[in-house]
Amino acid sequence: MSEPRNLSIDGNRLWNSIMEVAKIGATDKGGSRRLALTDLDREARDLFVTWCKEAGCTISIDQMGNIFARRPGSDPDASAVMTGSHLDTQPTGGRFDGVYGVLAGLEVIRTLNDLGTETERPIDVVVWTNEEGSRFAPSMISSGVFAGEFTLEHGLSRPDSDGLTIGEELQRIGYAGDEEVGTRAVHAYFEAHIEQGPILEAEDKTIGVVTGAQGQRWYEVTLTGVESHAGPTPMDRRKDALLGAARLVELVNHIGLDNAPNACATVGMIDSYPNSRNVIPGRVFLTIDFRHPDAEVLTQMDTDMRDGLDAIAATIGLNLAIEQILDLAPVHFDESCVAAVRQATEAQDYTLRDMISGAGHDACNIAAVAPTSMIFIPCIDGISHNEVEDAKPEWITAGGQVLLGAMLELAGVK
Ligand code: HGY
Ligand code: MN
Ligand code: MN
Repeated sequence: MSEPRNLSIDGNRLWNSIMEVAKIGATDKGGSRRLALTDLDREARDLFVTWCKEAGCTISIDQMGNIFARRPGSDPDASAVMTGSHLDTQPTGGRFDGVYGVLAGLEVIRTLNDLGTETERPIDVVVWTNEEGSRFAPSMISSGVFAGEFTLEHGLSRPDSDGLTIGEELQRIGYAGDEEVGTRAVHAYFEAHIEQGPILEAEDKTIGVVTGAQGQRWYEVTLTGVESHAGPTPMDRRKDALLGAARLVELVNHIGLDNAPNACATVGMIDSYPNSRNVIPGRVFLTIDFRHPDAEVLTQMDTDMRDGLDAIAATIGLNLAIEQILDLAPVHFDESCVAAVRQATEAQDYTLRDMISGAGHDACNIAAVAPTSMIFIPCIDGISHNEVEDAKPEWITAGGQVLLGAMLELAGVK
């Protein structure tokens, strides 16, 4: 049997599979729109399940709709080496975010099948439900339930903007599984993903050996003033919630800049009520996304935000409600998994650099319950969460090759 690291994936097959999934929810600008648990998400899930069954895998689905495709190993009692990612996208998402990691995992299985290679441990490829946190907040909720970060009840009850819950939508699309969430033993977890930032391409490196991820805090803020007539209401008698929102956006941006170069601070959503051109807005809903590699800095950003918002609300006479809906501590991945990624990269003579992830990934949650690492490949101009998101076929192949090598390092080859 050839050395595990000499096995070669079929990069064309992987690229073509990604392009096949990209047809589901394809947008005019060449991206993907497959919001979690919509009919398009179901269509992509169904295609993945079909392909995995064709590859001889058994399929299990847990109570959060996470899909597990298993290729058995020689030791039926051994815990699995797992890989995967997500199939749901942002509203203006790209063809690679999430999909790449899922299909790179399937390519590992297809390659082992082609070569008749048996592993000691089973190989699991997983599709995590609602990684993006766009339709249902927060992001990575299902890997979070799997890792014990959230209760199953909390996960299933997350509503979308129409009040439909994850639980209801899982039932509707036929992915409400019965496997108890989090009971599946994981020996090691690897996730392949595009970097979604500019570093690898700028440094002309093919592989990012991901040693960890920055922490994140997500908040939902509601500012409440008084709707009133835009004409007769004097400027000094207004309780204008949108004015408060404008100052909140400026405050959040300042907090990010004040903690440069590693802080990120974003107001991604804003909903002004009643949103009528001649009514002074009475209520505004906004979201805040803070990121930083250092938990103490995140805590300081939190304090600065709350103090700043208290002052804004007091000055304008608004009621302020802040709910924190995500508190993801900075993550340090497991040394042995990071080493396996590095060795698999060096075995292929790919250029590499260590890095931490700016984006959150399901791997960030799984790291709490299993040794975990990630494999990054570059993306064109570092752009992601955008329909123009793109990657070179040679990068797609390289990441899949490293994933195969790293997984076999942990799965054992007969
Ligand atoms: O928000 C994130 O970092 C990820 O894309 N869900
Ligand atoms: Mn992703
Ligand atoms: Mn994403």
